[in-house]
Amino acid sequence: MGALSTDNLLLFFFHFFVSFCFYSSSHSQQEPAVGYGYKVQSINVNPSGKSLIAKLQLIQKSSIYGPDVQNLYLFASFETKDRLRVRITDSDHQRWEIPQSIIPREPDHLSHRAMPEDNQDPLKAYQSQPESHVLSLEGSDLLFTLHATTPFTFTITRRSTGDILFDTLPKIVFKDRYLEISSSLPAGRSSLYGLGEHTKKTFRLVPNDTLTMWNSDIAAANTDVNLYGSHPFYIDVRSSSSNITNPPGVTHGVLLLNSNGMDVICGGSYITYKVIGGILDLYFFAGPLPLSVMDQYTELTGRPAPMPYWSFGFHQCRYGYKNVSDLEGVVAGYAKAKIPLEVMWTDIDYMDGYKDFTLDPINFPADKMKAFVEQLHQNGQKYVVILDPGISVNDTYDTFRRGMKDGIFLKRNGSYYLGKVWPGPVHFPDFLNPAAAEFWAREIDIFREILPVDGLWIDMNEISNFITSPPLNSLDDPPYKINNDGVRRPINNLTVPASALHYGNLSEYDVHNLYGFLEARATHDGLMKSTGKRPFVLSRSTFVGSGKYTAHWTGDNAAKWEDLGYSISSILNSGLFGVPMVGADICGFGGDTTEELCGRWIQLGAFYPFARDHSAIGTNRRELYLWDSVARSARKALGLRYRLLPYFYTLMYEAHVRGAPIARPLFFSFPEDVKTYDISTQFLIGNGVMVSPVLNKGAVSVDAYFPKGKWFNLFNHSQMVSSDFGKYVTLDAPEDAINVHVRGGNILVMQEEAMTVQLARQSGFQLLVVLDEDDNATGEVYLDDGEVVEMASKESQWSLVRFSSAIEDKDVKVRSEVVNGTYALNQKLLIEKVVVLGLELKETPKMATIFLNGMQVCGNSEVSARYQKNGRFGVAEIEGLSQLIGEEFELKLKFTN
Ligand code: MIG
Repeated sequence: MGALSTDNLLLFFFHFFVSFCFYSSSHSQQEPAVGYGYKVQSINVNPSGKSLIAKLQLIQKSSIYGPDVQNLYLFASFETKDRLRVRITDSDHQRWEIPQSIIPREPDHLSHRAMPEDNQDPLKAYQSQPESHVLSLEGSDLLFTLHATTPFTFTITRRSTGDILFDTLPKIVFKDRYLEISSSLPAGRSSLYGLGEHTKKTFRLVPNDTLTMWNSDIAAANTDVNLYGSHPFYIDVRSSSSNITNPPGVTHGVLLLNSNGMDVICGGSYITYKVIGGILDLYFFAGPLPLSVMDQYTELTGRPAPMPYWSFGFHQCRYGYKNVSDLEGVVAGYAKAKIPLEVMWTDIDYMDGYKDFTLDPINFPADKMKAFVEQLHQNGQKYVVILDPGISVNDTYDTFRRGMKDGIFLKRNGSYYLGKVWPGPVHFPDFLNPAAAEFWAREIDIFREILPVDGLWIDMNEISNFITSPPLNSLDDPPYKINNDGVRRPINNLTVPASALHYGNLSEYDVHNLYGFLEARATHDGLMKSTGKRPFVLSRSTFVGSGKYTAHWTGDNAAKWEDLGYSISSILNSGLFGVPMVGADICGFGGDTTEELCGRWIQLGAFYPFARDHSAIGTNRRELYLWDSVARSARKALGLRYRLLPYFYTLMYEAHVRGAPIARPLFFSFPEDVKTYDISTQFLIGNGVMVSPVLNKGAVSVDAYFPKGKWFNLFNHSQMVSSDFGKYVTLDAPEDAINVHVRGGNILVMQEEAMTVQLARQSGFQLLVVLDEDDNATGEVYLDDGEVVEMASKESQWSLVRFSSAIEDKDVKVRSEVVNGTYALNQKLLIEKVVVLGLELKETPKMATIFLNGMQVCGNSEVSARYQKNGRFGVAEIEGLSQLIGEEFELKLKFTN
């Protein structure tokens, strides 16, 4: 991101000029005339055949939303075999695009300045009348077709099936502050997910919905309005049809890489983007599986950051903790109730006058706070505090003084912009300025000298502002009104005005949606520098690629049954957006919770990737030990979560290397099962653990959908469902029970439950082998010390071990393959128990002999095996093992009748 080029400067004055035309006029939201669009003037195909550049010319002017851009370039290119990019921009002026330094992507050879790859001037290259052109790439399932019709259109087709994935309508609008592009979609055959951040009643997007993206501090309890983050990305799961014969579930992804405000209209048979700036930069991800789309998407936008192992423990927070003894009481309350507590949090209450990096001298004085945090650390627990971006304007406040000296605050109209948040008047660090990130890192480090916090929670970074400043120029009042807050509120509403100026003369108008991303990056880097360890950051505001730096919580939900249900769609969406470490405020944030709701919420929340209980000031308290029934539910549900910690952590590894969400919709594992497409009330953890929570008041049963296969209750190993087809089953769900099932085909690596992650990690390992209908199962475990900065790096010790199981000659075999054994060997980590579920033996065996690596295990050893029939299937348990995880092994169980 450099200083402004001449072109940008021109554009800036141009913005200003537009204001005279539009400022006082009434703003119509009418559509530009049909037939409006561009025609192809010339096409230049790169000799590689991998990319082309087309020059487009405006056909017909329209008067609304400002003057038209006359000439456009369209660049289409295969960036990888699974990723096709179509970028449309002004050919005569440089426009705002997300800088490479924010989201690194293909080099600038596609920039309008550079010559095409073969070094020819695209204008000269094409002589005759342009014709339609198809781009293809060997090994790629995508095709790009440029139709040289008037107006022009383009299509993206799946080569193997002929399915048309994206098919633009002959109406592309390209103005300085208004871009519009539409694609038709095969209604009824296309299931869309994503396009956030919004609270939605269903995970699958419904037709005739406008999805607005403009980061705002609007409580998540409000459905269908733009919330804290912007992710113009969707996946499209296609069912089959008479002429598309592939099995249902073939999936692709589409990203519009654009940081400006926008409305996306999902029409059912079409999708329309209405964007108020930037360029049309579309990426198509080939899939064909939902998981492969996630891999391809995060390859471009950034792999999710590894989270520290401890962050998978349970977190307790509240807005309104009164003082250090209040915090101590909560920690003691958890210990007494024997409910695991890993991380204690404090909201803005700890600060002195709500000033970042300060401590309230009366209620949270430094000496007591330091002792408190030391005690937590001695208990093996962690501590996290909140930070808000606004820095109090106060000459006696060191952080403010240093910020002024560094000159890192956001400006407007020639001076630092004055906003208002909790501390009163504030300036906002301009995280586009590299010096602001340095300032932030230094403040974090200075603060950590006083109080060694383990992680940071960054709130209000949309940016939230308690005032709406009066407009200054046309940027504050663009011609097209996005549907901000569901009522087309001005984009400046309770945020920093669009006319504020960032480093490099970038306007808030363009970079607004990037603020939370940039603050998360600065916080991540600052913490890492200060601790030398893997950072834990929790951010409310996010953008495309934020997962590379931060975890996310879904914001201010309400302590209502509806919100309990919505939380599933919200966490699944965050997974799609490449932010897999996500959770909703357990027991509900706003309003008073109830014992029953809180109990059901911890049952569900214990299986969020990020599990934190949080609540608003002035509401009733909701720590889990406050009600006996909630405490019982918490012990049960969190007990299972802690036993599953190695599984969660391995999923974190899979998220980090392949972008796989930790919490996944059912169709991720069962794309061919169309009944899963509509499910918003259950979800998977990883591939084969399914959570089916109670979401209704008074309910003591759940109607849960079970895709085909053998499913076992993970609490008691009882068989619940076995079917060749998916089916609904009514499950018992008494007050203290949550239904969690594991599917045949999976091997889960588990440990014992404990009050802290540290203690759980010291317990023996157990393999839970769940055989599928063909008597097979696989699984893997990733392990390291849990806080080394990078996962699976050359410099550190780590372990990755794959397990497989099968029945061969009637013997059960469990094998391991050690990809890297160093960490597990050094720590002497042992598998002590193997449990095999789903055995189908004709007769109950009398005896079982155990062989390890071909050698029979002697009768006088500790090792013993047990077989038991549990319904239709048998369970075998082998106990007393001491098999090193870091060493390859083959375990054989021979039954004799
Ligand atoms: O204006 O810091 O979403 O989690 O407790 C409210 C106080 C500011 C909003 C966050 C919420 C937090 C609260 N914050």
